[in-house]
Amino acid sequence: MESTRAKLIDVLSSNPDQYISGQLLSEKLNISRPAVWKHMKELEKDGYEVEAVPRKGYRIVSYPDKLSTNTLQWGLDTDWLGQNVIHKPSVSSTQILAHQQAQEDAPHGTVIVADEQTKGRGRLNRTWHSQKGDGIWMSIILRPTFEPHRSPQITLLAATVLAEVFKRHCGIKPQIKWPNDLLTDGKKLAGILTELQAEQDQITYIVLGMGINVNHDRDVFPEDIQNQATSIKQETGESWAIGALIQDILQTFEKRYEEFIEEGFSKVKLRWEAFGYRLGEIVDIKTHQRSWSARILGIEHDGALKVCDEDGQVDILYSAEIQW
Ligand code: BT5
Repeated sequence: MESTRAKLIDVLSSNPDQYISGQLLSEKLNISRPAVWKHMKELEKDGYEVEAVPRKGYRIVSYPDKLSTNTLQWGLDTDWLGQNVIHKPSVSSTQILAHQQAQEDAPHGTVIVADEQTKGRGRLNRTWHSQKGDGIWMSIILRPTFEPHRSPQITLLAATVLAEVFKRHCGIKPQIKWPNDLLTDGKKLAGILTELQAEQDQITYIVLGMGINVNHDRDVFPEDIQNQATSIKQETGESWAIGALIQDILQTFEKRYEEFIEEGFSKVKLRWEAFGYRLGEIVDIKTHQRSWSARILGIEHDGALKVCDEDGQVDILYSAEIQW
């Protein structure tokens, strides 16, 4: 049933402006015409607007705002990213589900999306607040063949993709706080969490998590983060269709990821620098060993952070936090 329905949506959405006759659909899907009609009624129940014109056929006019595997794939223009989508109304964390799926051989490019996370997580097991229906809580399974030490570059790649999409799609220009935060006016709009499973010198898989505040009003955030969190709605004054935003992110990510695989990190570095937070400024930095003030010089050819302290001492950092 589900796969017939998915095929039906696929056929209708591959020619969005054309009517497809009931006869043709019944042949393509190998089901009777009454069964085609029944599927159309089911689609309407799920919020699809279907136009049926006698002697012409059927056409999907609009798809529901409600997220589902079908709506996320409807019109998605990618070759491999999101060809397998798992959507859940509520999960503990899309990262956890993604790890389970990856261990059960889910393919490269599998996307897990949830409307709500009850235990969304940030780095170092920090909590990630994931309000129902307001944001994008998504994990992508990647199975790259490059060496494990390059996996942090995926975080920077993802950050540049989000910055690019936020700018083009929503008209805001975010800044990327190394390594994984997207900020506007110093407030956090999105965070990225890259988790790696590797054996010896080989990556088994990467789970790339993205948490994006889309339609949050200020008072929706817990008090302790209200002053440091923002959303696309707060920055633009309008609400955004989450499905369309996810599709733009997936389409852009696929393109940029392929570029990265073919050409290496150099283009990501350039893009990163166009969005870098407080580049050239003096900030407070913290690592496991120490805290100090230093000027951000930029990132290295491999994505490491390059800073210079007041005595002229240059450090290349692979793990650090830039303080607010
Ligand atoms: C991150 O961690 O920024 C990575 C966040 C990744 C979340 C995604 S959602 C999909 C996938 N599934 C998951 O379970 N996780 C990923 P970090 O840099 O450690 O920042 C965490 C800190 O950001 C918290 O300690 C809070 O201070 C703050 N914070 C929590 N929720 C926030 C939110 N919704 N918006 C802005 N800041 C938030």
